Amino acid sequence: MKKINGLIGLVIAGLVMLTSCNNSESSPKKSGGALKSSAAEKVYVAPGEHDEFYAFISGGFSGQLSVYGLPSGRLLKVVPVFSQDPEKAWGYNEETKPMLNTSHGFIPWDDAHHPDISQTNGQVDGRYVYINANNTPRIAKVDLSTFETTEIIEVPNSAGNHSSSFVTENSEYVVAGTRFSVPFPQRDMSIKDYKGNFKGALSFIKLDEEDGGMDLSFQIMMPGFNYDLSHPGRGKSHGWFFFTTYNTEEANTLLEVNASQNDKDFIAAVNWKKAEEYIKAGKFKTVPANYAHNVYDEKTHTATSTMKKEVRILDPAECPGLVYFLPTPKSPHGCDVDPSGEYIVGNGKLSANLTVHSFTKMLKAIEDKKFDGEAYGIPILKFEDVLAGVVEQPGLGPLHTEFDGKGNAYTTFFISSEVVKWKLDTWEVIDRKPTYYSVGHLMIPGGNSSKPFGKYVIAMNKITKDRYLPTGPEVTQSAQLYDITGEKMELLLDFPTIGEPHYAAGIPADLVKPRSKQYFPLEENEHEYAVKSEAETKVVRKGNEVHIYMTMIRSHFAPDNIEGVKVGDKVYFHVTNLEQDYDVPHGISVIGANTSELLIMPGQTETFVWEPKQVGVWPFYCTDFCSALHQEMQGYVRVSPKDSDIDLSWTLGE
Ligand code: K7E
Ligand code: CUA
Repeated sequence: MKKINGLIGLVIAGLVMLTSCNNSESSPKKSGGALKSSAAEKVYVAPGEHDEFYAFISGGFSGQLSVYGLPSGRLLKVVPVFSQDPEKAWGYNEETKPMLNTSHGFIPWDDAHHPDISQTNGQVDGRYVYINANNTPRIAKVDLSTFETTEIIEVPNSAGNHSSSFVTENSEYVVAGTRFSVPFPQRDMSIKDYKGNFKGALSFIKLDEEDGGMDLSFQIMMPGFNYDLSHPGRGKSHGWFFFTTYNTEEANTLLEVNASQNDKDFIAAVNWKKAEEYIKAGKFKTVPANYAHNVYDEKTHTATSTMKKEVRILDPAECPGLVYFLPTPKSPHGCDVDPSGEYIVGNGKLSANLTVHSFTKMLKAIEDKKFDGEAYGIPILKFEDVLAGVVEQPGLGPLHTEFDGKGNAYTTFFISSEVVKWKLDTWEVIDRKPTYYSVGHLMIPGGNSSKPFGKYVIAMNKITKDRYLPTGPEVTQSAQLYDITGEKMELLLDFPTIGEPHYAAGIPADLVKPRSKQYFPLEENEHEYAVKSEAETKVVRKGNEVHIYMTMIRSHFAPDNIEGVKVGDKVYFHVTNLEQDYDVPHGISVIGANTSELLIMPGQTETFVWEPKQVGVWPFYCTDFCSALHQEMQGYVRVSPKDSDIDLSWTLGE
């Protein structure tokens, strides 16, 4: 019986491989089985019950971070990060616009790939999620007490901030590596002179112990390769950071051919504890830079943007022991470290096998000075000396690996569309399950820590084809949930995702729930334009600026009748939600405003600007259904001609 199962498994896997994701004839319904009632039971979270895990799934080109419950796959929230979001006024209201400031000006969009949860003693601690922006390099911090983005730092000397944003085991650093190498310093030069002149920056951003705040501590200026992905060492390898590279050929055109010439690229092993020593010893250069550091203050409910002007640079050629290269076959993509910190898995996109390096062997090879030449002054270790083992022919197009904490690894295969379970130490394949289709990353809650919660894995798929109801040329992308408690994986659920899910971070809900805020205490509100009672509300003119100090509470605004505004005025609605109760936001918008609504949490103040262009009496109203009298929550602004002499007045209940 076992043999037959094995055979069938092979045939199915083979079929999937042959048909790949481009052929919608490979109907999932035939190979599915997820409709079994046992599977349904496993993902069923009864009405009113909570999920066991949070999953934070990146939105890719949506620039956002979406929050799901597992195992149900229910969407709980979309947290705006690098993209404007009219639902929450993120990047539209005056308070959050500075969050999207960069050295290139206001950037309302980005491509967000890798969320990672802060850690304490190697375990996810549920305090913050860090996530990268690829296009205009940035790292954001999302605070899990409010599920809001509270900090964004731009990364200078980088482009395509892809090998980011991963956190070390005590949240010492969040690390970012550049995918594209660029001239350093940036300058006007011929692209043909790429080789030797372009550089790749690896950035170490120090995290504040108290509030998780970010500060770019130093950059290591590496050769002009592409730095694709990275992960921190942990346990015995704590203090090291590993980065996959491709394009060690340093090609600047037609990379699909020219960057696939070398049989092996590298994993760069960076000793960041050593880097700290070099920084202490003053072995860095301080170079001019220009990058934004944007911080949202929970007391003022307002963000500020500061331009930073320099950065410390370490040159690995001048810092012996800082970086070593581990040869790794065929343009590796994923770079994953197992929970013990011993194994570093490099997934060569074009390789038939999976390469696993040994940290212990690496240290030994370094000690014995067993080098196989060097590149730009960085020693290259011998492949055989650092190799722990090879998973033979597990599938086609390996991308990413996660771990269950029970000695097993799970790797995604993009081309053969499957997740393959294999055993650390013996390197044998234990199980394989198809994904629908073309899987990228996968995620096990805590899978990037020393303590994974190996109950589920989700696979994040690039292509879904026939899996969902058609929605025009673009169909939803999706995640698939597998039960991994048994020897064999079991597909339980498909659920659609926001944007293109690249990576995700998961954590038991119990580690997050107790810290979740219910409202902002009004007495702590230090917003410049906050008013804490209806008695304090007022309207003030400063030239052609009109500032309305407004409040909202169930179910009226104060004031709700305003006169004396003129065409040509810039009207600032500074609105404070006086509620001190859980889950009672109010919204506000006014006809003709060239911006989004505000959605204001209890105790919070937000501002939008309205520039009325037409004479008349214009209504504003609450946009969030807040009580039985929500539809009564409205008001009027009278707009008079530019030369009118009507004085400002404001009333409520008159
Ligand atoms: Cu999509 Cu991590 Cu940006 Cu691989 S990356 S899939
Ligand atoms: Cu307030 Cu609806």
